[in-house]
Amino acid sequence: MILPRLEWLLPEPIPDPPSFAGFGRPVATLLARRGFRDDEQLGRFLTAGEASLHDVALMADADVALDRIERAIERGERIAIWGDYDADGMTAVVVWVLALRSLGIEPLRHVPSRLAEGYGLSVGGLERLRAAGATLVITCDCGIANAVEVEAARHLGMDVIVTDHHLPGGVMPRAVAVVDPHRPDCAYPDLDLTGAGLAFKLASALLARRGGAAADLAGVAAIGTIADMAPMTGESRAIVRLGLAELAGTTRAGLRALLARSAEVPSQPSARDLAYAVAPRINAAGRISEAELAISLLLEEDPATAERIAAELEAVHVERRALTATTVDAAMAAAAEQAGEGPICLRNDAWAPGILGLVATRLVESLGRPIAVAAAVDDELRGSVRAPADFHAALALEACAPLLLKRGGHPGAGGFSLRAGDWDAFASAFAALPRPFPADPGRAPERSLALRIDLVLPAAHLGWGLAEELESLAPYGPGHVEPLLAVTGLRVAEARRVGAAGDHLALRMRRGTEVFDAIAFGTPPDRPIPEAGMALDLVGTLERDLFQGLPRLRLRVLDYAESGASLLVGRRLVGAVALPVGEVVAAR
Ligand SMILES: [Mn+2]
Repeated sequence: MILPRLEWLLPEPIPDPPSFAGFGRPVATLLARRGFRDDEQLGRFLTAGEASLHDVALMADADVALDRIERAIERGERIAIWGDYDADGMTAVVVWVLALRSLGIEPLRHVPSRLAEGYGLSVGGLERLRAAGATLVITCDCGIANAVEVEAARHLGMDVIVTDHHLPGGVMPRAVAVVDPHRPDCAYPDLDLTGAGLAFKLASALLARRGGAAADLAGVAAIGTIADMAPMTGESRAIVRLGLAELAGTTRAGLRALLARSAEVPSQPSARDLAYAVAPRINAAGRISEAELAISLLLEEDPATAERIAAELEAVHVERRALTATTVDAAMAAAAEQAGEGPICLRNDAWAPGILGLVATRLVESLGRPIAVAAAVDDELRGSVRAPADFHAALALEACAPLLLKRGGHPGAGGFSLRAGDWDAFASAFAALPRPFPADPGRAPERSLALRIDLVLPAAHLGWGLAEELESLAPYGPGHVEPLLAVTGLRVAEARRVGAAGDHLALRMRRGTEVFDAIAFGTPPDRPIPEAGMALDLVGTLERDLFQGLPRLRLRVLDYAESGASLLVGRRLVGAVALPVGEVVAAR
């Protein structure tokens, strides 16, 4: 008997889902589960765009910031943009540069080097900008935690406008304007904007004030928005939809060269392309090379130069991938020595600091435990924290604050630095933090190795129509995840291991006389291979892509189980007794 490898969390049945125009009952059930009640509400979600954007004036200090930028433009001041070395921070810089260029201004830009300078403002970098003539610095995706550096900028004779989406910590920087939707006194209705989303809002407002326009602002901001895992609801969803439309038609040589290498259909980039191919390439520059490589590509207008930079970035991306794979293997081996369900701390000074966040993410996915990984940079340690949903990474670092030099982040991800001598104390303090964190006796630890199934789908409903309906709900992302289907009623026609190392399982599944393709990437070596003829329940997503130029429908399988062994047995029995239950019941 082949049992499920992971825990399958089935959705509650919905006895009588509302109907939605253009959607069959299975997807209507899914929509009802996601809180949609009627066509009007769904329509607003599906068509999110220009009309869904809030007035930027609702954001505290936005008008002050825009007034100051306009004054700088009128006086001919030198403006500098200070960014961050991740894709959100880099694309935010590019948004500002494109907007200011369209007003005839070439700003200075400074994106710190991950290794040499680290995250956020630095006095050294500010001094260089001042020496280059800057009198106004606009930060992107950083700055809220830099009260000291903002003070230093003031003494150097520069005004600072902070634009950031990170949580304010202790002291608010005394900047000319602090634009951060998370400011306690900010009433902005959407807290999910990323650094690039914020840059898009402010730069667009600046252009609206001055009667200017710049191409690709939304397109570039969409890359940062997706890279930073913004929920695909609310304003971020609108920015991504606007941006994808813009990228499809962009004539900017750098963007075209990047999309040619990373989008499945370069003339029609998808949110998935941005998440899995575009953003990782941009991030690779900041991780193991210099952010400027990706920024210059995004800005490039000459096709030959764009090709050259894109090729260089591609090589960096390939190198980053190889480095990540070997480091993940080593980290997994080290993590295996720490038993239990609690937080894990790993340090290896040979690891490349720029990829630690990726490594921690992989470990969380595999182990379902909070992870802190660190490596030496000069005479201190730098590290990343990633955590399952029940563990607040930034607050966990806050709890270890006395041992840290720097810290910051979000619920799911954080970064920190500390003296090498404090490592042992930090590691034991972090590993001793409870789950959930902050402690909540009423809540069980989140089992991130469980599969949260969105829809139990009898195989009769599998088909192109369903794939089209699901595709029309894209872009998917956090807060609106790609629906996970549990497909019942298929039999195995063929199952075999594929890939250079036999890592993946390719399945051909039979429904009557029809055959469907399915693929289970990364099937562990000890996982039993189903035999031909076996009735198999599959959990996965339905994807429609091009294979050798032809449209292909395929299930991307995350787990499978012999029909008699999966939880769905109970659900089928319920269905047999009380037809029809919320889940569509098998037609055969
Ligand atoms: Mn960000």
